[in-house]
Amino acid sequence: MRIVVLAGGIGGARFLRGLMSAAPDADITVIGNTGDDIHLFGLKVCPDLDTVMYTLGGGIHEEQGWGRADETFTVKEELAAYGVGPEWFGLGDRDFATHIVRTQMMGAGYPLSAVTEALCARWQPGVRLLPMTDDRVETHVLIDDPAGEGRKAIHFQEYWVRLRASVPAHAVVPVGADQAKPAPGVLEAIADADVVLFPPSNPVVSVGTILAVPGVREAIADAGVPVVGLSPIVGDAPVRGMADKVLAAVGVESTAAAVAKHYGSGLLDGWLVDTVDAGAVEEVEAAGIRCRAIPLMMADLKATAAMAAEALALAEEVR
Ligand code: GDP
Ligand code: FO1
Ligand code: CA
Repeated sequence: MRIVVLAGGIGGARFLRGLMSAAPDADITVIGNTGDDIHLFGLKVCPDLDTVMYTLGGGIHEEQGWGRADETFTVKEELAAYGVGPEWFGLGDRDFATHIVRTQMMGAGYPLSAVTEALCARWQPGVRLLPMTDDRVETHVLIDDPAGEGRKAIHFQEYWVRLRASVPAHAVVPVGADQAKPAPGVLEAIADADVVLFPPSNPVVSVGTILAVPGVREAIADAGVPVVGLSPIVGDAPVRGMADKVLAAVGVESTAAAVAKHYGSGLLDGWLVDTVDAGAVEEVEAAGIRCRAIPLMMADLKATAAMAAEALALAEEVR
């Protein structure tokens, strides 16, 4: 079975571990969000691609969910001693090596997709990991200008990591997405898929950004295969992180049903909500999306594999 997964970082990566356990023989292509990417110290950093690569490759900092295990921060400390920031973004020494290799290869002319493949040759994630695009896309967030009147756009990482989404987001803009082309293999993987899954990733800045690349949404609809998602919202709040802040920016309530309706029945055939949100099933089904309530907490591999198995079962039901 060929499965395509549109993934952000932590939610996507942890779900993929469960999916690989539930469907060990499946051929899995991951289309990764690159809207979180940022250039720091002259290096290109791809947080969501790296989170998937390190998680599936066994190099992730398990508790933190991002960055490398057994990390040290000597380079960051030395940069800070020169007064060179940003000090709010924690790039570790091991992680730095990844960004150096990536930036060096890109400087030599290799596209991000080829670089990602080269990095994965080391990590062997067991899936085909494709960036959504080889073109530069950076998500920016529109906030009230703290310096006075009006509003200003800041990089998503500054909003998320420095500000911890503590101020209202008026808009979320994947800058460059409208001009971006899907990376080689993306449209082909979707066209050849037997099922498309949306893991419990951020609907706005992860899955939403991937869907903002022209051609991706259309390819999913044209594939004519079941599209099933799992809610990142449980009990009217994100399980982790601040997805509610960016959902508000696009006028979507932080409920499992509202997220399903945001994707819409034109895109989504099936939706899994947590058992605490069983009351939402009727509303989602009334919107034309088949819905089931099951435990959706990725507490361990067994629980996550059960979620993935339910997603594949729901796909068969709507096929
Ligand atoms: P990010 O790029 O690191 O923010 O990761 P993703 O976009 O892939 O996923 C983030 C989302 O995962 C958040 O909105 C969380 O609510 C969701 N999430 C994290 N852990 C769980 C879990 O155990 N269960 C569910 N249902 N959602 C989760
Ligand atoms: N998240 C943080 O909250 N603080 C950090 O200092 C931080 C550093 C970092 C470095 C590399 C990387 O790949 C990810 C990193 N993240 C950090 C995670 C991160 O950028 C965000 O959680 C995601 O982009 C949101 O999806
Ligand atoms: Ca992300």
